[in-house]
Amino acid sequence: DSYNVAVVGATGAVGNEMIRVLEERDFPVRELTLLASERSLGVEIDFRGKPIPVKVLDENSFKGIEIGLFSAGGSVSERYAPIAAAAGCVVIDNTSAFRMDPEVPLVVPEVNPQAIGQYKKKGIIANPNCSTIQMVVALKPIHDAVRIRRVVVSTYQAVSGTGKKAITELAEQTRALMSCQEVKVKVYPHQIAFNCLPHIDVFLDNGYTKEEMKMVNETKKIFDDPSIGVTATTVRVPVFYGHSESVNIETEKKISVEEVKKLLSTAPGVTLIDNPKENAYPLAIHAAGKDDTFVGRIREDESIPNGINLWVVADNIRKGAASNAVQIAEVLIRDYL
Ligand code: A2P
Ligand code: 11C
Repeated sequence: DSYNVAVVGATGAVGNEMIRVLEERDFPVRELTLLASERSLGVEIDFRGKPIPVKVLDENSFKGIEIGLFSAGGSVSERYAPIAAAAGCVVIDNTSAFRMDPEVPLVVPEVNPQAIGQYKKKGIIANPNCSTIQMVVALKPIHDAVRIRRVVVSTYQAVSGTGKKAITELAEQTRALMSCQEVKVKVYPHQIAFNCLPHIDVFLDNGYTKEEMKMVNETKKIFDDPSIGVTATTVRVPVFYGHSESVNIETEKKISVEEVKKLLSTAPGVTLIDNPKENAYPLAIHAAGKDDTFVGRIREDESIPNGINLWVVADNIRKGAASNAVQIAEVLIRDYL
């Protein structure tokens, strides 16, 4: 069997990677439709060695399409995901538009593939936020073994999470600073080159950013456990690809560092790199371009009875977005379509 697949936002950082991942994983595509805004008229993108022209997204774009991978921003998904679903297309949405909708499953295939079946209610499956995905992949085996009560996470997030224009901004600011020229600040409220911004997405009334509250709320939904306490500080750093996270957990039952390493060494989607004596630990530059979540620096938190510290790194555009969406599509066609 093969399927008609559309990528909405095909010219963007995530959309582009979705096309590459469909190709690499040999997803059974019958016909690939690429959709973006009128700004992309005339653009062609290669798929399996052939150029495909990008079309302008409109109400009639989804006739005959069976699977739609959306990554063109929340407002595009809000408007077009229901239109696509009404045309019989299953939408896998990478934006935050439907993630907390109780009738839309929020899925990481290594963690809660069983939730996918709920797509039938609205025809939509939500892909979680990148920083949430890599954290829950690493925590799932520990949660299953000893139940996690509380998570304290601080992130070091790459500019590619903001999209193509932010990748350009970091490159241009770096070039300007290295050649004693004036730095232009457009995408972020402050210079990102050689800096860290404790600010991702907008600030909410409680003083947290929207990105921080996504990590809190999405983690509870994916684990189907509203009692897990999560608190987050999310920080943008001058890295192009790969989010890194310092994750501190408190568990119900005690677990040793050796047991955590044993669990993670066989966990699906996880690569354990934890040999500090050899300077071996996960790095954004090594995670870039890969689909696994890399975990290391596993230590006991000696300040509490049942605590563990971990360092978790993944490619935010791949596992954090495009690859997770294609993995959801793989389970969808295997078990439901
Ligand atoms: P376009 O390139 O035509 O603007 P990124 O996250 O890297 O900034 O990419 C955003 C993606 O979403 C791009 O493919 C962009 O297309 C697409 N997009 C943004 N707004 C719209 C819209 N109103 N209709 C269709 N596609 C859109
Ligand atoms: C970032 N996590 O790194 C964001 C990007 O909810 O899908 C993804 C935003 C989202 O800026």
